[in-house]
Amino acid sequence: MQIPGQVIHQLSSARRVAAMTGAGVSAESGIPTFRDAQTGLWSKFRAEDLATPEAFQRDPETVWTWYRHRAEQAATVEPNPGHFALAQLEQRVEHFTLITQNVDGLHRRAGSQRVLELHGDISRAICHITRRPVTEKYLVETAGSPPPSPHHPAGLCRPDVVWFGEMLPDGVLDQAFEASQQCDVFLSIGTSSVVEPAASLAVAAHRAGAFLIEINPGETPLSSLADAVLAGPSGTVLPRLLQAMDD
Ligand code: BJW
Repeated sequence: MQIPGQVIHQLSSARRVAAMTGAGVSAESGIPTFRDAQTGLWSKFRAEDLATPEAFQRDPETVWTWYRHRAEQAATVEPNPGHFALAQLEQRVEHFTLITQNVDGLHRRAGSQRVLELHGDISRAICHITRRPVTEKYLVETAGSPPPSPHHPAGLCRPDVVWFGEMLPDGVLDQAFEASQQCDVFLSIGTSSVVEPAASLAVAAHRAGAFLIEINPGETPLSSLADAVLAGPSGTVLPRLLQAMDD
């Protein structure tokens, strides 16, 4: 794929860049997305049964087991060229903010430094009542009932992720909006752009005058708003983008 000259010019001259990533960025590492028709998690499981506080109240064992399985999977896969390209881009831009909806920790493992995790981190756990962090020694059990929380007599350990109907972590969303509204270029990469409030960040950036670039093999509700759409897998497009900036 040819990278348009305008995209290279905008990125090369930008002082402030914000990049938002979603599950598509980790697809080439072997982690399933949520909404892809054949392979997405929500094509096999119902979000209401697994990714809501109500599901955890009803059936903590099933929810805990599913998340521990996914946490193990995330720990065993490797970052892909898309993750590494974003870590390199951070080194080239004066002010770079990586905003991710992903909970797999792959951006940090690829070397990204400034990462705002909107939806938490699947490798961690918190008390389901107090929301205080639980140390790793409680997480040796990989399946079955969630361990009791050390912080509350009636509490259970739950994954430190954001479920539907829950607020995003304190302060993180504010920082993400600030970076989006101040940036010269906003990249939206590997996300279906349907989950709020994350999806609103690109719109806020666009309204504030940022040049909006989408990288995704499929079309999304954001595509028509974007100034440039690079249609392809991020593990191929992002390294090419960096290469084009060098040429
Ligand atoms: C590739 C590729 C390759 C493939 N390269 N690309 C306003 C309007 C309507 C509803 C709401 C609203 N405000 C709030 C809501 C409710 C709700 C919501 O957004 N619902 C909509 C779905 C309708 N939001 C919330 O509840 C949020 N909380 C909140 O707003 O609190 C305040 C509040 C509370 C109550 C009432 C009102 C306000 C919380 C959202 C939490 C989302 N949690 C999850 C699970 C996290 C834990 C876990 O991992 O299990 O987060 S859901 C899931 O979706 C996960 C993801 O982070 C998130 C986004 O998915 P993503 O990353 O976009 O993945 P996909 O699969 O959708 O897309 C993948 C894309 O990649 C595709 O486009 C592919 O084409 C592409 N792709 N291969 C590049 N190789």
